[in-house]
Amino acid sequence: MDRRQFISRAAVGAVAAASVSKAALAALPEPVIQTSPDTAPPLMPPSGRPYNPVVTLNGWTAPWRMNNGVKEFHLVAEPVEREIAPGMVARLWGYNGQSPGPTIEVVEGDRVRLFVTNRLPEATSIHWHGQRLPNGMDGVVGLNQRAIPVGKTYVYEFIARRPGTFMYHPHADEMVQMAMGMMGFWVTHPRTRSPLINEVQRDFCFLLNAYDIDPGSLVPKINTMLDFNLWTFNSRAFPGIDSMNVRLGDRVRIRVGNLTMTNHPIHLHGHEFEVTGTDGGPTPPGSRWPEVTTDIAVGQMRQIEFIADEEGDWAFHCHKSHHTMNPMGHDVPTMIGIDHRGLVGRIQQLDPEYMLMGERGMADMKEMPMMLPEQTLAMMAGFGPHGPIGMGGMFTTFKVRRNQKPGDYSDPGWYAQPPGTQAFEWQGSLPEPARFSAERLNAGEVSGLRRSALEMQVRKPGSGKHPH
Ligand SMILES: [Cu+2]
Repeated sequence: MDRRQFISRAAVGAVAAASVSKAALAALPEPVIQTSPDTAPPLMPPSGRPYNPVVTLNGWTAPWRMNNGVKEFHLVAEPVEREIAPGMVARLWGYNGQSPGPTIEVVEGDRVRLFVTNRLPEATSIHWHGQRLPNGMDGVVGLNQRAIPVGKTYVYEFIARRPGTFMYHPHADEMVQMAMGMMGFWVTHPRTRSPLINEVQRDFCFLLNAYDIDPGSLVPKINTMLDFNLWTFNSRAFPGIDSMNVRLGDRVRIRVGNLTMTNHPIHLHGHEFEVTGTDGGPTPPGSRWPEVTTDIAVGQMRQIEFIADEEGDWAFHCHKSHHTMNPMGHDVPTMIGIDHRGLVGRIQQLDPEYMLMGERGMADMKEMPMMLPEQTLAMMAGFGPHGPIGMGGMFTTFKVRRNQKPGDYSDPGWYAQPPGTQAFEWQGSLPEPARFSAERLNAGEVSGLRRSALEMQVRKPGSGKHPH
């Protein structure tokens, strides 16, 4: 049994134990804590109405217990350690051992009771983004409720009235608590078949988040407004983000919510998709059109859908190129085209470890055996079957395989491209290109145009009505 299976079975075991023995007598369901940042397998519903579960990228679904027909969850807001990618662990705040917290999965019409225990050093609350609920359950501190004091547990209860894609996060000291990673996904599955909601074979979800953590340190800078240096899917940066693995021909849904402070144009290679829903609900079919990139603004959620009908390893990433990059991409002067022959050697006489970045572009960075401080990530990293990938941040792969088994989410490894289907080096001779020449135009050699034939009138601002 590998570590992932062990953890998932341990989690299910803990729930089973909680629902029969101790917690049957206790008022609260026992919280289940996750320590692994791996993608947990889908949690098949052990009780309540049936549904087709989602897979949270580098995350997991919270187990629950049924109590007289009410679905009960227990979230614990607490400091957590989150591995952003191998080589870097951040000290964040989250829920039940991880940031983001566990995904909540319920079915339309479920009565849901959520116990929220505050083990943070300050007061908190949870807002259930996008839900129809009684005003007093909406979680805005001061407006809808008192803050949950340190050490106390509050209870939220409402009926999950509409199916769709939602999230949860604090509405107390938001700037700090969201910069520290407090957030989670929520999926309400439809109770019956709906013409607006397709059945899918694969259903992935994750949140977009961002942190500002100085190289070598552990805790995010909470006052940063825009200049973040870690761009993450579910608090993971490439190469720490798992691939999304599907079977050829599967209908796939990917649900994404944005809790960063900027928009992210999310781009899929090799396929076209439609936006089939937002946090406002399913989109009417007449409003859907094919896309390969969809922009997700701050506080928005999008669910995209498509048939995975092209085999291969396809990139899936934010299209802002600084968001597919880990720290140290900042404050580097552009050196492309600057002749600095001999400069590095002279500076190295003073500082033997001096390196010049970006002399021929920045691609060298991905191979440079540079000494990094502990607790940070290479700016560009990850190795593919054809060399270094040179990416970081909001980047992962979408793997489509003919022989992936139905319901099998495991990584099939790299795609073996059929012979003759990969870009290759041209070995023949190159013809001299015929180029348009501005010099020849100025010299009057092109189409008889003479410089003397050009007359211009220039008017200086504020110099009167007469042209000079
Ligand atoms: Cu982005």
